[in-house]
Amino acid sequence: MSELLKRKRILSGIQPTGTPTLGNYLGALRNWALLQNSYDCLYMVADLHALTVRQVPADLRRNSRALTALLLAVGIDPKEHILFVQSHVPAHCELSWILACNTQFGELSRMTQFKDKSAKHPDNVNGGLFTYPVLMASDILIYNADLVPVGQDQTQHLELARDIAGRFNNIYGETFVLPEGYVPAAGAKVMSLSEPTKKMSKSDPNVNSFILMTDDKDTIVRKFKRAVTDSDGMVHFDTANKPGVSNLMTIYAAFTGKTMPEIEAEFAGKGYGDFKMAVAETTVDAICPVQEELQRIQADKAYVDGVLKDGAERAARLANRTVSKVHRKVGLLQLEK
Ligand code: ATP
Ligand code: LTN
Repeated sequence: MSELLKRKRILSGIQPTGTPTLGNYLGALRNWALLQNSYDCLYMVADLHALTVRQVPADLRRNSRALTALLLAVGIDPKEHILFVQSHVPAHCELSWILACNTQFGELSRMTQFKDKSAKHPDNVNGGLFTYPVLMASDILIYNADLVPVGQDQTQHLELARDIAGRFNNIYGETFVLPEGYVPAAGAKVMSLSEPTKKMSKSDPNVNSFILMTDDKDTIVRKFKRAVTDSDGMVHFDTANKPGVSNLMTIYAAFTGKTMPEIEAEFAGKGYGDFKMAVAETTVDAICPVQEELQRIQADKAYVDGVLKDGAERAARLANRTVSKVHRKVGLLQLEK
């Protein structure tokens, strides 16, 4: 294919820290599947990033495979694109060291996720948590990704990746592509159902705060029914004063494609009960087919592992090329082969 016709490249990652939520799906996974039609995609299970928070080893291993199966179930095509586990491509860590030597302490100190996670796990504020965004920059820059689909919470990390790439290029000459973020218009930040001023997170201890991609129909309906709203009874979009209702509207908009005024009109004069049922039904309709596919794929462990083996080989080939170029640029001695 000529250079002109070459498709742009995407990279994104998700941590195997539990079962993905509706937030992960609307903020990231759904777009991963859609973007496959227009880009060359690399999608990654970010197991090294998961180690920044203490994990039970057996769970981490199981979650990495289960997450791969879910990515296949949402429609990621491992033949046309590349699906792999981060730790299977050691080049990410090699590049990460060099990038860390080109990243300032002050820059990393400003990352809000570092501040949030340090507050959440005060007994384990480890070096990995601090340098997490450098490894993420390495994940992206090692493939010269043009576009990175993420939810809103990751945009600060992406900005840092751009800054690191720009600085490196200035010092050592053109090496890295500056990546752009791709944040969805609807669903970029799905909030907790029980505390709608916090983001929905799969590591939240309150199970009623999130919808999991594996929740059955009854559980989904029950969780939406219990979702925190307010007492004025109006389906109206106002994130400052009505965060609970606005969050449900965001979810409904993401699934139906309707605008906020359209949703307000649809539920004018109706109570929150009707509205919550409608949100639950559109969610069930979207998630159930994914669950059926997931069950089918999970029954075939050899298939899932085969996908990952192939993915790691293809990803490593691309990644090693970048690492070799970077070694040359920064002056690491390379011997002739
Ligand atoms: P954890 O709870 O373990 O911190 P997480 O739920 O935030 O995890 P990640 O693996 O960090 O999940 O994120 C995977 C992708 O999902 C990222 O692109 C992230 O931006 C997106 N994402 C996570 N939570 C939400 C949310 N509530 N709304 C929209 N997108 C989200
Ligand atoms: N940090 C991300 C997961 C992640 C990622 C990446 C996303 C790791 N490496 C590279 C995009 C590109 C998160 O916590 N959601």
